[in-house]
This record gives sequence, structure tokens and C-alpha cells, in this order.
Amino acid sequence: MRQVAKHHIDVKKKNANMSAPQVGPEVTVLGLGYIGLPTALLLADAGVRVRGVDVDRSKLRRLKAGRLPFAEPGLDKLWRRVQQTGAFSFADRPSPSPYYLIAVPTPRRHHRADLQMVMAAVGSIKAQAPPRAMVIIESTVGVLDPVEKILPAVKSIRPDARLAYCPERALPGNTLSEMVYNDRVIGADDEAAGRQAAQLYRRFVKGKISRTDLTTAAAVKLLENTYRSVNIALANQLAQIAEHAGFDAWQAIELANKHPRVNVHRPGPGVGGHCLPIDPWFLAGADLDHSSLIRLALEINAAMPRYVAGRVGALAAQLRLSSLTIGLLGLSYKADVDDIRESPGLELAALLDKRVTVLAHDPHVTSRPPDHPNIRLVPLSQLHRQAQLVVIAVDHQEFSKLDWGKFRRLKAVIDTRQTLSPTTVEELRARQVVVSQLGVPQAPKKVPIRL
Ligand code: SAJ
Repeated sequence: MRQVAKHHIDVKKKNANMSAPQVGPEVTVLGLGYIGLPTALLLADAGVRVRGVDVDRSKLRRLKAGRLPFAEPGLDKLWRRVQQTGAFSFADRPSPSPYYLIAVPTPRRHHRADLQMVMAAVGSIKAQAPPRAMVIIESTVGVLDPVEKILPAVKSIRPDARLAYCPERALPGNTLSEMVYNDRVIGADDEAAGRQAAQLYRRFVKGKISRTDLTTAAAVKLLENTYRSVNIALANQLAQIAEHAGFDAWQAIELANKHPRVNVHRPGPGVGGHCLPIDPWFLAGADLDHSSLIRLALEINAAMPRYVAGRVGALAAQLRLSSLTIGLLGLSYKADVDDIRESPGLELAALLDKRVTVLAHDPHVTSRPPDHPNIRLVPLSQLHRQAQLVVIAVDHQEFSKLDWGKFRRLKAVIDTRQTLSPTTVEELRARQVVVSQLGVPQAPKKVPIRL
């Protein structure tokens, strides 16, 4: 801590001394996305001079005009505060810096992380990295990638360049708070590199910073999301068993979770986002022969949108609904975010009969998703007028407060997220609306849960 504080004072002195030679930003952040931008702003807010670099010029123009490219609680306020300090600047290429922090996407290619963008970012530093430059990777990569691929690339910049792997672990929707208060794991190829990276993170991280080697750091990150993926797969299987065996999976999970060593996650219409459907592959891909559990969990979760689509078809047939208009509540991949990447709701819409019109409403999503011709993004009032069957795909807070009396043509509701309260279910059934809840048998036992 002391060392960090001293460094901070030194920097201030340097800035005050107008005759000192012009030095570059302390940190260059490459990739101004969901992770890079908040990290850059937190560093700048902590008094570090930061240059944000992105290859997407339209994003840079947007930022320069003072507009954020995505929504995240607290980001707007932080952004406005940092703008006033002048500590954050932008460019489309890096300049000399003691620290380069890389947070670019790593999409999945077959069973591995596609490192193209990481390698391009590392390559872009090559011409101007100063002695002992520190390269920190936050992007999620395969468990073997830091040692096998990234370290050689960093050492080719210059032999004394240092690498640290500090995987991002913040939850979208709570990113800023988690970036500050969560514990961090830093992997490095030597003691000095680990220490140097930890000094930087200490500027804004209030959680514990643990240091380890590069491969363990990658394994920790992937294990966390794999644990979640496997756990959700268990919940999704339980939901299906429950429907056949005649018990309420949500109640069963809630009661099981009272046990001090049990933490079963929640079932749903699928597992979306840019992490959970992908990251387990980056662990399994290192040894496909010994990762059958991980791969099976991915399969179970990936099959959930089809399971829900089957329910839509069955209900439509049961109710003899022809020229079906479905209301889809929720397009984002999870509650209270605007991100539609790998969204189970979109997958579900794509699986429905092409003759079905899907009227989608999501208070967080404002533009129609590309490549989904059968989806129309509409205001809630249109669902009120037209939807015969409504699928709740996301448990946005707004959906727990809906006035179901306004849905005039409603014949059935499929709730995949346990969003409807028992009272609402009763009211809907009293109106002869069929209510189907994922993980709940059609005629559940009438014994209320007593906790
Ligand atoms: N989901 C369920 N049931 C649950 C929990 C989640 O079906 O009980 C679904 C969600 O609805 C969503 C998907 O899983 O479709 C993923 O959501 P999430 O909230 O589990 O995770 P992400 O992808 O938003 O963020 C995860 C986080 N990882 C962990 O909590 C271990 C986050 O901390 C990571 O930084 C992020 O992945 C990442 O970037 O890797």
C-alpha cells in the first residue's frame, strides 16, 4: 500500500513539473468494451492518467462526444466525474506507456479461445513499448494460452517486457462495484511482474489481491464460470424432472439451499451472455477426453430454449391457437441488463415456427436484434392488444409489476423465470388463462412453502 501511495505522489509531482519531458499515459487500456471502459474509468478516477484505445472509430467518436456506448449502473456518473479531470484520453492506437492493459473480446472458435484480437493488441504495442513495459491481459483466454501463446508474443515485443494475467470477474449489471470490491487474482511469469501488476490494481481495488502463476490464474477464471454452468445445468435438469415427478423445482431448490453446504442455482430458458456458454469450453478444450461433465452441462443448458419452444408449440396446439401471435417478454440474456449476446430469448424466437409472429418487448433493449426477421420489437401496449400467448424469458424487475388485466387476448403464459407471484398465477387461472411455469408441474400440490 505504502509503495502505491508513494508512486501516486511521484506522478503528481511529475505532472506539476512543467519542464519535465513529456511522458506518455501511465496506463494504456486497449479495448473499450464492457470491461476495458469501466476499468479505464476507475483507474482515471483513482488519479492514474489513462489513454483508452479502441480500433472501432465510431465508438471513439461517440466517447469523444461524451456518450457512453452501453449502459451499466453507475457508469454514467463515473464517466461525468472523470471527464472533468482530463485524466482520460482516447486514441485509435497505443502510445508509449509503462502499463498496457488489454481487454479485447476473445470469441470461441471450435473448442478454443480465438486470440486474434489479443495478439493484434499485443502486436500494436511492439513499436513503442518502453523498457520493462508491463502487459496485463484481462480478456478471458484458454487455460494454456497465457503461457503457450501470449507470453512468447509479449517477450517478442522486447525481452524485458512483463506479462500478467488478471482475468476480469465482474458481473454485468454490477460491474463497477464488483471491480472495486471483488477479490482479484493476478497470474504472472515472475515475482516482479506479479508485484508490479498488483501495485496498479491496488489503485482502485478494495478486495484482496492474490498472486499466482499464469496458468492457475486462467484456471481460476474458467473454473468460476464452469462451476456456474454445471450448477445451472443441474437446476435445469431438476426443473424437467420436477415437471414429470410432480414437485416444484423452485421450492425444492430454495429448501435445499437452506443446507449450509448447498447452493443450487436457478433454472431458466437457457444460459446466455458472452461468458457462461463459452468459457467452459476454454477449460474443457485443454483436455476434451476428461471433460465430459463440463461438455454435458453445456449441452443441457444449450437445449433449454428448444425445451421452452416445445412448450409453446404444445400449448398452441392444446388451445387450438391458429395464426399465433406470441408476446416475448425479455430479449436480453439476463435480468436488468441491455446485452443481447447469446440471449436465450432470441434463440427461442429463432426456434419457433416461421409462421409465428413474435412481438418482443424489453424495457432495456431499444433496437431490433439483427438476423431475427420474425421478431418485432414493440411497446408493451402492443402486447396488451395482440398477444395470445406470452413467454417470460427474462426476470427484469419491470416484469414482476405487470398489470396482467391489460392483456386482452391472453390465452396462456409461460413463465420460465418464476416471475409471476402466486396471487398473479391464481388471478390468471381464474380468467381461464393457462399458466405454465418452468420447473412446476401443471397441477402442483397445494401445500404452501413454509420457510
Ligand atoms: N443463469 C441461470 N440461472 C442462474 C444464474 C444465471 O439460468 O441461477 C443464466 C442467466 O440468466 C444468464 C446466464 O446464466 O443467461 C449467465 O448469467 P450470469 O449472471 O450467471 O453470468 P454473466 O455471464 O453475466 O457473468 C459471469 C459472472 N461469473 C460468475 O459469477 C462466476 C461474472 O462474474 C464474470 O465476470 C462474467 O461471467 C465473465 O465475464 O466471465
